[in-house]
Amino acid sequence: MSTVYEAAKARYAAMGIDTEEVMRKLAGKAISMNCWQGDDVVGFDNPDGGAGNGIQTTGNYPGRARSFEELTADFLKAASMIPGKKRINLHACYAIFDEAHPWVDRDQLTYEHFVPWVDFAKKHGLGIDFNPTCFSHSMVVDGLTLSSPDEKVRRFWIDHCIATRRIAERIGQELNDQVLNNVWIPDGYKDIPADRLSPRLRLKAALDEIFAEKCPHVIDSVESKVFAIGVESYTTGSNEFYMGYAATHPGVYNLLDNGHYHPMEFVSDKIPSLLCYFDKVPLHVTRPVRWDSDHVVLFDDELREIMKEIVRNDALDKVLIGLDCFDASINRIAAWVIATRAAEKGLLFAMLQPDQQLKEAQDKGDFTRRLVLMEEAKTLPMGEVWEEYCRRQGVPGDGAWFDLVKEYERDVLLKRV
Ligand code: RNT
Ligand code: ZN
Repeated sequence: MSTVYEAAKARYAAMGIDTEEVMRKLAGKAISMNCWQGDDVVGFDNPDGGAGNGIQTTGNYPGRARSFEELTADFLKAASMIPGKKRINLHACYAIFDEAHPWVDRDQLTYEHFVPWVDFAKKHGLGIDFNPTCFSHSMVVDGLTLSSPDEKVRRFWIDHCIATRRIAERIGQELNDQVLNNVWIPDGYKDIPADRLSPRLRLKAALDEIFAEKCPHVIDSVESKVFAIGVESYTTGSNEFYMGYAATHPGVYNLLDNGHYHPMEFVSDKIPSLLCYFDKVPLHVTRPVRWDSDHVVLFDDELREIMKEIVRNDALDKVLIGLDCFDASINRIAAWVIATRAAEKGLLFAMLQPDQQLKEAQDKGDFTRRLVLMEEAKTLPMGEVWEEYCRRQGVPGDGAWFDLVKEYERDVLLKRV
């Protein structure tokens, strides 16, 4: 134990914060790392197609993972530089096809196509989360999937979503765990719709079919969005639509992606609102720059505010933290490491706040004191606790990991041609 850590520990102890307890708590909370950061959301079921029809990545940094082997190797490299518990968030387009299990379309996917992922998760002590992939596919017709007026299009995507719930259920059984299966669709219109209601009624009916089967190992969620590039005027799966759906369908939760709201709306404020009604609040933590750009998550104000709402409301078991950022313009492994370490740091920051004193000041109406305490808590010696946490977790501290990424880039990534 370093003497700087000892000094920090004493400083926090004087404020009633036990850094040993904090590190134990932090180590027990999983962060779900999105696998799609490693390959620019391309997947394995249409590798030449790339991301499209509702999703886009920008940049062409060398070394993108192109196979299960490459993606898992890169993921493990990143994970070795990240403290704490990890899950891997998979999309259905990461199905693995081989001679025994040749290519099938997304409505035909089964658990067999994900067995290597489950073996990988078991071997490395990871949890798994899952998602139907309702984009980058020719059955996205006129930008629509589950809300399409074309019965054939809807059928295909309903069957796909049902298939993913069955896969997620089986993964949960195999890992003896609950698996989040999150439905996000790109559906919407570029220009002013002539009918805003019918697409939503079609989506509602489709969701009813999708969620009909009981899947006890699955946590179902739906993810709203305000707009996207090319879909500026109308999004079928709006916040009100899915909030209403989740509120009236027990077991279906409303996933909050902090890139999916008006820039003056904050997910940190939505979390405690949902905690009044739901026993689970799944998150996609991302960093929107002017729009839903999915920049690499950083240790910034809103990240800290989100983590504070989770920690001080004692909601570590209720809020499921998943990352949803992807950047193809920088080293992809570094992107994973920066984002996930930032999420861990955010949680640590939140756990090191003088919450009791802050709440007391608020309840007494002493808002001056509340502001003073909050401001001064920002410069407490959190960095020393972070370094100690990394050391105990057996991962490099700040300043020590990036050289390892550069080595891997030189020896592995740049050799991919
Ligand atoms: C898109 C949504 C969605 C996707 C992933 C790949 O705007 O945020 O969650 O980013 O499913
Ligand atoms: Zn998202």
